[in-house]
Amino acid sequence: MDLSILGIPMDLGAGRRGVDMGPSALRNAHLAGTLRGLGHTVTDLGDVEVPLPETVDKHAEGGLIFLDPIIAACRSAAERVAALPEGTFPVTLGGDHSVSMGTVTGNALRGGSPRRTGLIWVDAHTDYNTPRSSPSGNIHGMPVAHLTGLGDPQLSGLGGGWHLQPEDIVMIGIRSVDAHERELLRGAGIKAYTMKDVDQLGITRIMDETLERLSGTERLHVSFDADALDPSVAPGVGTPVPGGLTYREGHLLMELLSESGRVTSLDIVEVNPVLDTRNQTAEVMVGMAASLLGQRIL
Ligand code: B3U
Ligand code: MN
Ligand code: MN
Repeated sequence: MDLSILGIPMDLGAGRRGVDMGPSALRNAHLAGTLRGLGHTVTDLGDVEVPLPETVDKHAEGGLIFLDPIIAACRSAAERVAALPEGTFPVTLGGDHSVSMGTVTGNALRGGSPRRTGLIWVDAHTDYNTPRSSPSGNIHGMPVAHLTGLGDPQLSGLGGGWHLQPEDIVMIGIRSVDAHERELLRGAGIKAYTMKDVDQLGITRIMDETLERLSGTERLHVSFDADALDPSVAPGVGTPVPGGLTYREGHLLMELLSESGRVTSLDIVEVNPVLDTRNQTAEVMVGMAASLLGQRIL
């Protein structure tokens, strides 16, 4: 396959600094070389330009911290991804999870007109806050809501009127949801597998159900927040939550997606090397990407 790596070194949407260094940490953990080793042609497109927090206005418009520069960066990311040739598989690197508003939009619009796109959101959090429901004002807790058309009109308008359908979204690894966010999620039509579901059903059954549910989508995007994994496996994240996916559950999830042959794009987000131990989290996430992109034990 032709893979294109694009970094979005943004920490404007997160409450803690340092996640802007995620793309560097992932490159340093031999992302490109690992994927080339699997037989892929890999092109590193470099990074989207994102301003430093020190150089922009933090002013929280309507409770949204760093709204304007985040819109600009997500728009650039969406344009860069949308311009890639149809046969290319984009591997986009955060940055905090607000980058996914740009990457998912770009992937859905690739090829000129919007395609029905499924979204697999692997995360400890549902990231379904709106500006009104958010307890923090941090935009990385809001990307899924905006992708479905809720919240701030500028952020939800990145796709020029295109939105994800809630029934085309599946979340896996969930264990931290805010009170008002929970109310919004009820009745939204999004399927969310909590860690309780992972314990009770297991990853194999969850992936069977997920692929069945998303069988009508033309494209399938995986957005993998490193904090979905247990903090013992992935300590370098801004908002660690105990009780996450094990190393093997993470790999099994990616291996089953790989075997399905359905995935067309991937985000790796929320890797924060400032909070990490010897780049462990970046290395683990490169391994996850490798499992999705064809690495086999035998
Ligand atoms: N739900 C909280 C915390 C959070 C969401 N995503 C992350 N943290 N990484 C919020 O601020 O919206
Ligand atoms: Mn997230
Ligand atoms: Mn998260």
